[in-house]
Amino acid sequence: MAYDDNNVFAKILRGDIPCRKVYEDDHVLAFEDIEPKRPVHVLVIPKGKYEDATDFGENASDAEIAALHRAIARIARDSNIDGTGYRLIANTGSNGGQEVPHLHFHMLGGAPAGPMIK
Ligand code: DGP
Repeated sequence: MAYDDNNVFAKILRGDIPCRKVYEDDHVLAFEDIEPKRPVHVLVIPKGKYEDATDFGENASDAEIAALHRAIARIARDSNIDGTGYRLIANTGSNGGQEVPHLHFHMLGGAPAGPMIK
């Protein structure tokens, strides 16, 4: 499927709609989820146009993949959720419950995550 340039995270990356930025580098943007499910709920996205985790794993450069995971670690430290832990989720496709078709990792921390599948 072709990448949808009108998805909400593409608009955030273009600056068309605002976000509460947590972290940014050449390859990555991270911002607070608009509907936080835990005290810390950060979305970490690549700046490149990748629809989901499969697209990213197949087509992103090693530098982009490394940057995303380095960013997650740094945000965990900076948000003080590294010690108590957090859930890291990339909902993927329709069965994965993905709503926004631009790869994003949810970082959920500050309270216990609960059961994996509800
Ligand atoms: P998912 O279901 O995995 O595709 O999660 C999409 C998340 O995106 C959901 O937790 C809510 C969040 N979200 C949707 N629209 C916006 C927005 O305009 N701004 C921000 N910061 N988050 C959004």
